[in-house]
Amino acid sequence: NKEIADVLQQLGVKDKNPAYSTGLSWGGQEGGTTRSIHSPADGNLIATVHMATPEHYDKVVEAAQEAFKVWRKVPAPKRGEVVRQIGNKLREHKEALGKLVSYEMGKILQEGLGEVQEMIDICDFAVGLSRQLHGFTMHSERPEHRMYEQYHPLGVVGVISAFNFPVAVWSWNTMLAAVCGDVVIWKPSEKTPLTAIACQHIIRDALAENEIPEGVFNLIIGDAEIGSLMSHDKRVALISATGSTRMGKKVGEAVGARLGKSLLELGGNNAIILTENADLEMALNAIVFGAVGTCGQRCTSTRRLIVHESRYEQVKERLLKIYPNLPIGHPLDSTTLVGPLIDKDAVSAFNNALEKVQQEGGTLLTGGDVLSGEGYETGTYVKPAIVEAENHYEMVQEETFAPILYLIKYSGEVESAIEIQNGVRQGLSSAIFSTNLLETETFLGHWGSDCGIANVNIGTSGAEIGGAFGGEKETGGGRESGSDAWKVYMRRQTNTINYGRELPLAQGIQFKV
Ligand code: UN1
Repeated sequence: NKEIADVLQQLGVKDKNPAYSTGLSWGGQEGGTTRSIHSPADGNLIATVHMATPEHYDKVVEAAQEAFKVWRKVPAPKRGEVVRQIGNKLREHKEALGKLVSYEMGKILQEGLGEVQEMIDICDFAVGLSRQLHGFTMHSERPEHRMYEQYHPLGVVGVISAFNFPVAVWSWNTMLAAVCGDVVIWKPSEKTPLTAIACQHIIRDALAENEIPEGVFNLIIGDAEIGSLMSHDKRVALISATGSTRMGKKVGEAVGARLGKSLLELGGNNAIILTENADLEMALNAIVFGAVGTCGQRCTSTRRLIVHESRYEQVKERLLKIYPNLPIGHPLDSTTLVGPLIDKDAVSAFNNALEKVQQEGGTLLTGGDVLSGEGYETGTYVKPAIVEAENHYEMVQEETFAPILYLIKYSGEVESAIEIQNGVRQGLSSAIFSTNLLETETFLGHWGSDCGIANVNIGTSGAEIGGAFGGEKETGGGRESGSDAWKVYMRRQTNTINYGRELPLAQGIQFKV
């Protein structure tokens, strides 16, 4: 495929992806095993990568530690300047990188481009932030004393990212960590290493142009063993991990046992509440984008639709007209709205969930087939499904990373819908469609949605980078991206300075030797 060959060439991704000549800041040199990366879109081999061994990992950590000694001394606004240049390079390569994201991961090109835009946006955000790493000053209770706080870099930060947002989530973490003065070791999903390699090339150029060691941004391509090494490694001050709750528990336990810091962004089980007072036309697009966008593989995907009984039949009828006509196909085809699932395991999870939920009493209303025939030879294309279900079903309580929308009916006031919405173990994103202020404010009140993200007349997915991103309960409690999420990448220090000639003690304590 000429188009993809051009993209790989532009982004410097080669077959076998050999180590850089420095051989330090790059996991996956010769000597380890290899992994072949096939596109979920057409099954073609894109490239083969070398997987890192524990020895490679050690070298990467050492390179990162060395680079930290240099990077922490670069003033924060100057670190921001390097990030600004990275953002500009991402602008230059937006089209190519967006295509590679789409081809390697399977999301449609619009979403691939959107993902690169998120990277550019966080770079801009981080540049501004590099002059705003503010701490407070406080008034001391002691005379001729001054108190203030400073934020200092943490050191080495580990970023473990997932296949579904192969580059954006890494960039949220890394660009903030970089302006904070940290150095980053990135372990991308082993399912999507090529977009990571492309990013490393882009960054490497920016660093070289500024005579900054490459060890500021490190890449290690490896499996769960490398992830486990990172989590247990005292040299890694913070682990930011995105993925399943199962993975997050392991990481959280390992990091917690050594009293390290962790930032966990795990599974969601996101719902849209559609009340009697919803604008249905507006809601429909949000529901479908949320449920089938990225083929249901976003942490923020809409998994449950909780509809007031008075609107239930109408909503069901409208969705059943839309779903069978959704264009499913190659993600780079501009008419496609639904691309493939990442791999056959994901297809099995989709099938299993549908089977189990029907055993529990759910009714499959549409979809659920695995497509075959021309254009669908990979066996990774599925028809998005809608299932009438009840919230307590075991499968409804689970996050299945696939396009299954559970339709749930509620009666009575909005409080009943909120109770259903909150009645799951996860707490990432939530939304309400209503034009009634009393309902929407109830949803946003402290007795309302228990999620990290709560939207009004907007779907559950597609958050902007400016807000803090993350969720509660089994979602892990971490916050990354905008707002003051940067603080987790720094250590806070309180300073009290005495500029007098006496030594009064706080709390009025008298103590004289
Ligand atoms: C994720 O699925 O891990 O809010 C991230 C969204 C995107 C990010 C999703 N901006 O849907």
